[in-house]
Amino acid sequence: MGEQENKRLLTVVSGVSQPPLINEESVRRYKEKQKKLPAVEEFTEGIRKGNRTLLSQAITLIESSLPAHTEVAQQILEKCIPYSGNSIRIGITGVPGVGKSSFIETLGLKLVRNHHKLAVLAIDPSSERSRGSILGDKTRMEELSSHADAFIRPSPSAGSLGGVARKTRETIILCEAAGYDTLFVETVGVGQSETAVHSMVDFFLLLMLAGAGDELQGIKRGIMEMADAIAITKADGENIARADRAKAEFSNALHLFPPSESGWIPRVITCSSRTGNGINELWELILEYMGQVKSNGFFEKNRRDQSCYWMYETINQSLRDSFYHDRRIQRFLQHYEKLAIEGEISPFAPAKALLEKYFKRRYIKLYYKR
Ligand SMILES: Nc1nc2c(ncn2[C@@H]2O[C@H](COP(=O)(O)OP(=O)(O)OP(=O)(O)O)[C@@H](O)[C@H]2O)c(=O)[nH]1
Ligand SMILES: [Mg+2]
Repeated sequence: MGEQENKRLLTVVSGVSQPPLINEESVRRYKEKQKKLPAVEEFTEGIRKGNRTLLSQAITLIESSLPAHTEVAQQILEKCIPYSGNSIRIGITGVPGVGKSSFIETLGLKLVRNHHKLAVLAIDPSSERSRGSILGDKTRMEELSSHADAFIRPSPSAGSLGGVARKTRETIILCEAAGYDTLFVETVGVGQSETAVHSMVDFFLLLMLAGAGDELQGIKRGIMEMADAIAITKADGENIARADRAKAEFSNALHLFPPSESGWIPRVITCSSRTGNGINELWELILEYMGQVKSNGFFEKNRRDQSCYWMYETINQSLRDSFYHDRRIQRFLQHYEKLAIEGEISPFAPAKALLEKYFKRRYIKLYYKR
């Protein structure tokens, strides 16, 4: 029997059903993947109704660097802005291991049990923290992360601090439109991302360990100055006395800072995520702060200033990106860098020359467009 006949025997036996040539399940999945993004209205309505899948998808669009995604993300944002703003935005910072995740789990659970809707966002532009430790975070926030009224979103993946922070700032708007009334923005306190977090929150909380000098904790003076409250963590068991001593020390240190524009006098408390001690007190303190700044007008002013800050930040970033991504500039950059390094001319000259090249080109483009 020839090969040809063999084939025929295998495939054309009447009465025997043949398997489909293509796996239909894969076709379905492929088509699903190729499906277009939901329409902007669908996103907005879904987010407004608290649909977590659409909220997550929209955040992914914000985080994406594809121009098509950015475009849709901006449209969703515009539509969500009228429904945003109604939340308490709290920044939480502290060195690695100070107990941020445990604190967020304890305070967060208290809040969701009291019918708050809580979103936890993070800013961590360092590439060192891999997905692995984010998973670690989820286990440290196990109960909270599975609660229906808590939404936990890890930091946008590594990029420039400004870029990562801007994405988080935009995510805040989506979360508020989705009805989250309390927002935590967590960042690892190593001295860079705090300013970015500070410029998107209403209340800034610094977590500190007892018994380690502040040099040891790597906390810069400027960060202490930004804090509306300092919480000494792990105040339980044998640590209580030490935490009380630290509280006294930090309270004294805070007195040395000039009064802040909000009129609020920062306070130090001790707390334990393990025993829950001090957690209620801290929440009361945050509410007291909110009451004060809302009645003296600082709350509104601060949010307006922050919007302005982000406008300029966006301009600065876009200019920088546009400059460094310009093909012509890229071609010249190395050569000019060498000139600057060799020191035969002042570093300002190549900088000026490059900028002139860049802006002249822009100008000509604009001119011809008219
Ligand atoms: N005794 C005691 N230990 C605590 C408390 N809170 C956290 N810890 C422990 O401190 C360690 C670090 O806690 P995390 O909550 O992971 O700290 P973190 O600041 O989120 O750390 P990073 O995510 O690495 O920046 C863990 O082993 C916790 O079990 C507390 O209130 N009391
Ligand atoms: Mg953590």
